[in-house]
Amino acid sequence: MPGGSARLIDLPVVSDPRGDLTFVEGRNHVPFDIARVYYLYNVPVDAERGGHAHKVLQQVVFALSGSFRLTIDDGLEKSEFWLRNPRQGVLIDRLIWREMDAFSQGAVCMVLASHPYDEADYIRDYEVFRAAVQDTTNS
Ligand code: T46
Repeated sequence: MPGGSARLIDLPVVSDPRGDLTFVEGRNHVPFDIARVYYLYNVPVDAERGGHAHKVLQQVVFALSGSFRLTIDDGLEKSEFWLRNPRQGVLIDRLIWREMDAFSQGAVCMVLASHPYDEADYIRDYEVFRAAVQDTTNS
């Protein structure tokens, strides 16, 4: 991919008659130290979230409950992930445009992030994103 990349990450599960337990360790199950966790909930079913890329941040996105669609775009190609399994997340590298929609009623999205929140790390303009991808490809 010319910019960053995105791929599925499967987490371990420990199941017994009391239910399932999944865990995640930074630099083990995800390829970075986890600096921040945030979650989206009470999301209206017709809401659209995302619509940006990050200059440096890496994240892993999970549907802890319910489901939603995650569309990622590396500047050339788009692909879709339907997230509905709390054991399976999508690792989103830097310089990947992401959009999220089609949230089911009561969906909960949890995100593990490699850095604290920093608005300066966001690219919220699609043409600026395309130019940043092109710069990376040319260098
Ligand atoms: C991403 C997708 C998957 C904070 O103050 N701290 C935080 O850690 C975050 C994530 C957001 N905010 C503030 C910034 C905005 O004023 O919360 C407000 C809503 O954020 P935003 O419109 O960026 O939310 P989403 O759902 O469109 O995007 C979020 C993340 O920001 C983004 O990094 O990849 O979820």
